[in-house]
Amino acid sequence: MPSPRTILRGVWLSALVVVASAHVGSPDTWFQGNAGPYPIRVVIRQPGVIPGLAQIDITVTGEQITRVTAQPAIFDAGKEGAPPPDVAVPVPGRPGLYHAQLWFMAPGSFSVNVTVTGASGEGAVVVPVAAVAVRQIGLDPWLGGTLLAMGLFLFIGAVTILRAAASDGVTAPGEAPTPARRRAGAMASVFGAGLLGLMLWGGRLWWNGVAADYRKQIYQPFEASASIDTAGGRRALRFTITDSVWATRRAAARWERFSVSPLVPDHGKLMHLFLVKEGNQHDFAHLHPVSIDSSTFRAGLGTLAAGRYHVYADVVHETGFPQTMVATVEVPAATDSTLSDADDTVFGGDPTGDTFTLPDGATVTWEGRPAHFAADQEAAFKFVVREPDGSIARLEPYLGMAGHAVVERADGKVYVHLHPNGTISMVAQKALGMGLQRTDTVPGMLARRIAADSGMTVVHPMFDGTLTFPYAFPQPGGYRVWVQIRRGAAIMTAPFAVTVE
Ligand SMILES: [Cu+2]
Repeated sequence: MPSPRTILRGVWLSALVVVASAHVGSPDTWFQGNAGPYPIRVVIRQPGVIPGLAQIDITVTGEQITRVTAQPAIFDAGKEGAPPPDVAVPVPGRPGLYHAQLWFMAPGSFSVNVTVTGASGEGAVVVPVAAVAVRQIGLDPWLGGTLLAMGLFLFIGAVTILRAAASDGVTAPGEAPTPARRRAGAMASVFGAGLLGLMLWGGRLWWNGVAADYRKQIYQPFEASASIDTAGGRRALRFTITDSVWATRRAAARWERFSVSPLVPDHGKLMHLFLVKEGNQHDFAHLHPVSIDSSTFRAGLGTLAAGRYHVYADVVHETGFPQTMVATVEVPAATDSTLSDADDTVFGGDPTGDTFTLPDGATVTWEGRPAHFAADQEAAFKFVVREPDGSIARLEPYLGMAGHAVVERADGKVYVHLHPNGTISMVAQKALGMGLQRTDTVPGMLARRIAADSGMTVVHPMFDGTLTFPYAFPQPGGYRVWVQIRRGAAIMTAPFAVTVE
């Protein structure tokens, strides 16, 4: 029987949505790519609770598609330990769209294996998904109130029955109970109420215990801190993972067994770190810090303007489990312009509408940009890079990709790093798609196999200048989007502003 306070607490908890992995406040998984011969697009919407039912939408392009399936498999169990695949059903009136529901019974790093069968045979692809509990569903106040009223009714009913059993129940019909019987009835109701109260109290303890256990299983990204190191007159960012789970490599919560495994490089870098100026989002940096030890990373800040910054550090564990750590840092004025990595870049600038002109005269245009944006509506990210003469540019790969997009809501509560293949991490897809070997349970073994696998780097000599990123803004608010590409030796950034209603 929940007290009004318990109900209120439930309501408060249901409003509490904690950040989940590899992004901040943007829990859906978006993937765009190929399942064998079939171009596909996959959106996985997670319930935020474990066990929980995720919704998966698969858009397939191809002839005579007869069957589309999806199967979640946890990292260390593999396909053999996975439930049978679920058949995705066609959505009426939406040609090419298939829908299925997937149960995630335990938290962790999963591969969702999507298969498509059609005129060109069968194709399959792995979509990595980190399934974690990020919230506790509260008790609906109406349901709580109804249960309270029903519980009260049952309680009073039970006490009444006990009283009657000791008095009226043992008196002959038509006779009034004797004073002794009445006393016995009163005693029975007092003892009965006490006993029932004790049982309810025990139930409450059990209920709160289960709820507390669940709260311990709610995902929290690693704690981290950022500071500025000015030794030797050089200005560098120091990023430190301060989390005790990382320091001791000891997992307490169930999902933590996926986050105590070593980090693996994603597009060749152990950490992708972004800085965004607090308040105006004018200044931005994309850095790849050098690891000093397993918890400390360092990167030069180039010509980044002074100010207070949001810091987002993306990493991927060997288990395919991605995380985004967050921190803030006060950056002092530049004393040098050193960057640590050739792929690092610092940018300062404001959006100029749908088209942004790059320093070399080329332009980036958001084509077909919707007039209004709503939360969960596809963002229609299609950016076209044109040479100064108006022809569509050819792009050199930047970190193996045609382009990168970073999305941040002004308050820092939403952040995500996107590629044309979506929100997924390439190395997680690799780790989960390799097929687990017996030795992979030893930390570091899979990381070595990934590094040794030359299939890791798919060489694209050049990309077409049309970039699409599958995504939907998860919540209303004022956002900024930075699109990054490589032009010759330079990495260039184009900012865009979006208001989501
Ligand atoms: Cu990127």
